[in-house]
Amino acid sequence: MKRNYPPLYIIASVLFGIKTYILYRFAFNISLDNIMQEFILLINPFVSAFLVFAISVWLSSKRQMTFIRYTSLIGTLILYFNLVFYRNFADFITIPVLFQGSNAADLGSSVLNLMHVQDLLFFLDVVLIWYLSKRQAPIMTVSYKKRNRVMALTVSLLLVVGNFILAEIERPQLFQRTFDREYLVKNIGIFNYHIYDIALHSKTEAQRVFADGNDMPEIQTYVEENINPDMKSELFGVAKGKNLIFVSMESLQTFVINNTLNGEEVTPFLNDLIGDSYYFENFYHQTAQGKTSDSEFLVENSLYPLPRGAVFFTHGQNEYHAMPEILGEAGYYTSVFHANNKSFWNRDVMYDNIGYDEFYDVDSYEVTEENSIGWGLKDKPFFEQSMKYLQSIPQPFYSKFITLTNHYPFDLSEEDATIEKFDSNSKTLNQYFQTVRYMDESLKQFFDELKASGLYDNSVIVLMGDHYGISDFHNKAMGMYLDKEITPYDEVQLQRVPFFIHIPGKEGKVISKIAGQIDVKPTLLHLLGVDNSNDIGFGTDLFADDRKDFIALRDGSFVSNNYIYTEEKCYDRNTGEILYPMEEDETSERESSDTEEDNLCAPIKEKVDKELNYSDQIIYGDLFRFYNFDK
Ligand code: GP9
Ligand code: MN
Repeated sequence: MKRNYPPLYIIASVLFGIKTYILYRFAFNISLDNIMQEFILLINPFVSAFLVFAISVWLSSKRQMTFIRYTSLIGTLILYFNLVFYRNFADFITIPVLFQGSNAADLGSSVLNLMHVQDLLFFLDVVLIWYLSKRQAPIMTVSYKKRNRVMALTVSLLLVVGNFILAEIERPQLFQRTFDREYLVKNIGIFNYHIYDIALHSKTEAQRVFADGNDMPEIQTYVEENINPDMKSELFGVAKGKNLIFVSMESLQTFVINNTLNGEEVTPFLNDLIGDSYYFENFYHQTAQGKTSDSEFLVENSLYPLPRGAVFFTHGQNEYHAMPEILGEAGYYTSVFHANNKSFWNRDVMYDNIGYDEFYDVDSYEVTEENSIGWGLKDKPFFEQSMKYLQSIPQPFYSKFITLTNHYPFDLSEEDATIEKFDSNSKTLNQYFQTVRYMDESLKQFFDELKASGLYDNSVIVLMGDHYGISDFHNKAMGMYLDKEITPYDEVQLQRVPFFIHIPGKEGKVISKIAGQIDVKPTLLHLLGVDNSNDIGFGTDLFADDRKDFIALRDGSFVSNNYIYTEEKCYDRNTGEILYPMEEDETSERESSDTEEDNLCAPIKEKVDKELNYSDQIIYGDLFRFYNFDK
């Protein structure tokens, strides 16, 4: 019988390629700057699909069908997991994050929100392939001649090599500089990206095994010369012996502070609080994929979280010298209040490791259907129920509260909403204002409870936004709210989160200098009068006069006094104007193309990379094993 249609592996490759391409173009927010990028993005889905499906030609007739069937199913599931993940994080899965199975299980309401009925269409080709490979197996199965097998293999390898060469031309050093997952995915495809990611992760594991203390002196010298942990301010010790209450405000960004919606203040309580706190208006979060846990990591250690994965998970067993341990030694009782499962973000392991005395997790709270929404216990009952514990623990204490209601997808019931929704194409942003307002009210209530309990006058109260709540995915809606087009410069500025330090008896002050989560640890320790001059960390006391001149964001972007650098462009921090590279027509006017020397951001960028790298080295190598903090 003569076949007059292509072999099944080709049909499967083409269908799978088309599907992947549709996903790239319409689900992932992949930016394409030129024809070459568009071309690479178009071919790579077919290249990877062909590479895998073509393996089938080497299999016996019977196995061929099974192989193609399962490849199509598993490949589709991998794509689909990425899609669901992307809808939440606007990022691609990495292996360390994937292994956070307990997190995935806990995502609960979010996951349901991230899956849509139409997604079933995504599995259409799988159904077709199953049908053809099962019902039509006799006519689909081919016993290939050796010549054809070798041909299929050669073609698939040539395609891969061709793809990689194009990618290398488009993005030199793509593999060395893995600063951006999106670049990898758009250049080599999502499957090759996953293989690459697995290889990288194995390397990370190996790094720890082979690390020794030899790298520590260089890092120590860098810290002494550039960070100067000794540098203290006149506020050193002003809050000696006081309790420290730290509130991590879920997904709260600075753009809502002192801002309105339909003429109404979004955060009336926090706006008032500025009046009697130190309020840092240019304070940036520096988190990456580990979200809340990354912000905790920054605060406790003054080290950067990792560029990929959540350091709480991947390196939760490392040796650290964190705030709970240091304050514990200074006589503080240390605890965390957070009404979520203790294993989320591996917190139980990490908290124990960094020296917390007690973790009041979900089991410490009475959680009912009525007092929960979205991720769990609502913030108001959370604070209310926490009070009895807070009043019973020994003083002085360091207590961290992590709120939850203002979390994606920002759901809130009618009766809890006290401000209208925003009206835009983004349901996420529309709802955000309501949960932000709810959190603001819960904080007011908490302050009132602290006053009533008598703890207020004896405590430093610190409030910090943990990370962004509204990702770039919602730029259009954000642009509507802020009444401007969101550029990469604005994207960086939107990474500002509120940071308040309330010290009893101290007057308020708005502080404009650039600051970040990396600075929290030395700043708070100094206020409490705890000496940390032997510490190794990358932040400075925010009240000291002098500080290094940049705030590094975890993706390698940075903010300095004069510049903002992101996506390989250097902007004027005050005006948002691009300083480097110049627009083509401007350079031709000057009749010279701009050179690296014109890039005013370059020298700072070098320092940023160096510092991020030192921090990563400490974590990957678990280098504090070799450092004595007590000397
Ligand atoms: C989970 C809460 C939220 O316990 O901290 O986590 P996030 O998704 O923001 O990292
Ligand atoms: Mn968070």
